[in-house]
Amino acid sequence: MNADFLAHHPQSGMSEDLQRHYSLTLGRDDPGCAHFYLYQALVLTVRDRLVAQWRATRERYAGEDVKCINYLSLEFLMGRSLNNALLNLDLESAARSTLYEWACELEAVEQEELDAGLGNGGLGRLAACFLDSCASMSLPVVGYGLRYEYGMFHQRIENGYQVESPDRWLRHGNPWEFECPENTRIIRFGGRTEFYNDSTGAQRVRWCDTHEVLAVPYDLPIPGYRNGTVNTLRLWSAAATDEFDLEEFNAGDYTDAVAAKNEAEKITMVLYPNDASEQGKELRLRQQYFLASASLQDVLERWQSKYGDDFSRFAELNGFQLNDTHPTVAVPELMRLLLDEHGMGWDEAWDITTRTMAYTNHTLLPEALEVWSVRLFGELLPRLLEIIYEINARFLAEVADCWPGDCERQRRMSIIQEGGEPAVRMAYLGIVGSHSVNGVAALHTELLKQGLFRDFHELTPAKFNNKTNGVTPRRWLAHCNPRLQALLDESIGSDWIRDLNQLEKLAPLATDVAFTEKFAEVKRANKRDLVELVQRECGIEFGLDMMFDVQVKRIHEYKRQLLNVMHVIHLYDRVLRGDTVGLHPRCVLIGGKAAPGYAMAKRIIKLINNVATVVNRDPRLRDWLRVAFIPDYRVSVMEVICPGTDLSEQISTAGKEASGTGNMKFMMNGAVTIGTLDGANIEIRDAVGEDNFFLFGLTASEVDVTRQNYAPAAIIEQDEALSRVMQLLDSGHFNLLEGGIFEPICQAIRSPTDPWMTAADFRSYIEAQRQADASFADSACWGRMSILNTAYSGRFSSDRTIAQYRDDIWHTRGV
Ligand code: DL6
Repeated sequence: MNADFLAHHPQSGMSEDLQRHYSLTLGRDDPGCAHFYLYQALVLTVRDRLVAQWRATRERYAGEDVKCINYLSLEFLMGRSLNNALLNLDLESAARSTLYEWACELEAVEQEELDAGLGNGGLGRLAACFLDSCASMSLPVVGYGLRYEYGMFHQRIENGYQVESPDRWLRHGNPWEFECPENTRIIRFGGRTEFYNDSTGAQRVRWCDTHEVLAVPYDLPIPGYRNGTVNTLRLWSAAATDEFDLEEFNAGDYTDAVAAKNEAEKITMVLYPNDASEQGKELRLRQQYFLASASLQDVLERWQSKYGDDFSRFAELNGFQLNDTHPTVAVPELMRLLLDEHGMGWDEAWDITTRTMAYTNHTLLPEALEVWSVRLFGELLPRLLEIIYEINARFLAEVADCWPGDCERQRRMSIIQEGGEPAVRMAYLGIVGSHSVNGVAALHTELLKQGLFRDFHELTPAKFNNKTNGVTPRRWLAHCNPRLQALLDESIGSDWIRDLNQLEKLAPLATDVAFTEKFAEVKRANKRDLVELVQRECGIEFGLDMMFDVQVKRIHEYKRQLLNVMHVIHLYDRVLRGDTVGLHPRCVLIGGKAAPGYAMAKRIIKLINNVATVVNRDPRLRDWLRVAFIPDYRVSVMEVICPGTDLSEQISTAGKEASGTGNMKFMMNGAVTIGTLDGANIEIRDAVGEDNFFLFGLTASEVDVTRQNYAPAAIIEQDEALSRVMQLLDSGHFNLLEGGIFEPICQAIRSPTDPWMTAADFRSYIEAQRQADASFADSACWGRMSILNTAYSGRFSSDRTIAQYRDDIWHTRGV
């Protein structure tokens, strides 16, 4: 079968190809049902079809004068690829019937795939959703990232504590990837700079005496949804310039030679497991530069192979989207490449840089905005530091022009932070070097403009814009919830997969008895799957009639899993006191990983687990309350959790969660949100209507005001329910013989400087929870709310988000 035929008829010949790959490519002759080899053979069969469409896509793009966007991200949280490829290529039923011949279930084979966990959470998963949308909209977008040998760590729970173990996701190889050694790039570190005169006599700078590391690309196909488009995710892997330094080897210094090789390969060894703080580690800066330099060299070389040294249209036909501050070192690196390697003058290089770069901010937490010490920068990337100084000097001159004599403002806006150890502010570098700066939800963007980036917004207001996040309806509805997909197809047709706003057609059905019954049946079946998962993972059983109340995300104080567990303690206390009026039985599920060095987050995990133990073993609670901590939360687990959830907990302190995307996945799958006015919750509530959302808590501006004389001790004293919760915590009721373990948590709740204001929101939270109980007890009411949540989730499709990036920032088009 030739590639062209396969590209157009992907369903044909599946059975023969699977057989061929099983026996010839993989060399298996036993007909026994080895799921792992069948998985591999199926991937290779699907991959052949992807490759055929990939080639056709490349040819299509090359034949058009179209702007290509390069999405630079240190994280791409892809999860599994097989199910996604089968869905997007419409190969699912062909795969199913092929495996039937082998007496195998597709689901069992899909379980063989390890999650590609190359990200921490929301930011990395957003990048993965964006790739799916770009391919589905046939946009010429290439993802650039790092091929970490070890992805996000595995989490297990021992005696209630998080224990981490490495994620060697590549241990069986990765059948989706294609190594492209011919596109290897050289990345340089260290050394020094010197002036020299070029052939025209002009003075130039040379970066010399550097250590070199190779960046070897591995390409992964990213299929669009049934449109014949396959885009590329290019992941860089670090390798030593020579397998061994032969000179050192021959000089008998074998161990030094091997050490140098390890040193080079270390760069892409492991994903940093921090999602909201940076520790200024040298290796992390190496990773960032490695990604930026390799990707930019790649794009420039592709340009040169087509246009030679004529860069006059480069900015018109190329764009770089910087996913958070992590890759903003791309700004000075592009300048370096254009100035030093391509002999351009400053003004021309700066014009190209600022016209091509665009920066997305993903957090308001100051500790997550990277700064690198000038000393470290100078040692590792001396030429880049010089360029940053020059960018800063020119920029501060502009500031001085705009606000003459305002030295304080210049100090505030300087890319180099003074006072204490001088440091490079990477976010400022991103803003100054880009033509667009966007936040990821309306509130987040407003807070950036008024707070963190206020001076920059005053200087260049037109740069700032909002792009509310979204999630792909292919993975987060069609794939993860096939029962709902079938019901939607039957009720409103199947166009919603490409145009999620079509889900609004469900709104009139929210009061249709026959439809609501079917919708409830779907939820019930999904809840059964979730019960099985929790039973398998945690050994905890619970009934389908309970309300499934779920909070899964990274464990962080600002996300307030602590407030959730305080509500659980409150329910426990109520049941034990016989105060069950208005209470509906519920099962509270919490999951997420804490950064290994984040002691308070790990203590919160321990508290959740201890509370779960105390609650679950008490027969008096049996019919009212169950609690489980789901270990090793990851993409493939969320695919089971979100379709089975009734109540989605989005309870961060207002003004702290930039957007959230889990909130969108739950909404799409018919969960009702209990949440604060934070991040995209605000837009979710606007979309679904205030009657279909359980709102509580202070607003972002109220948080700021309350903070000024916050007195949690008085709040606790005046609130009987809260006092009782604190009493249970203080008394060691949940300690399980480990004395004093939760004291730091109690102290944090009582602290007048508690940034997360847990006590302040407790009362309104439990009242909103009471409303949720009442609504859930009325199944018609809950059914309507649930259907309306799905119906109005259309605007949270990442297709909408990407259409806005395309039109407002990238100015490109589908091909
Ligand atoms: O934009 C994607 C995602 C948002 O939905 C989350 O609200 C936000 O916390 C996350 N940001 C990060 C960056 N570091 N921190 N924190 O992961 O981005």
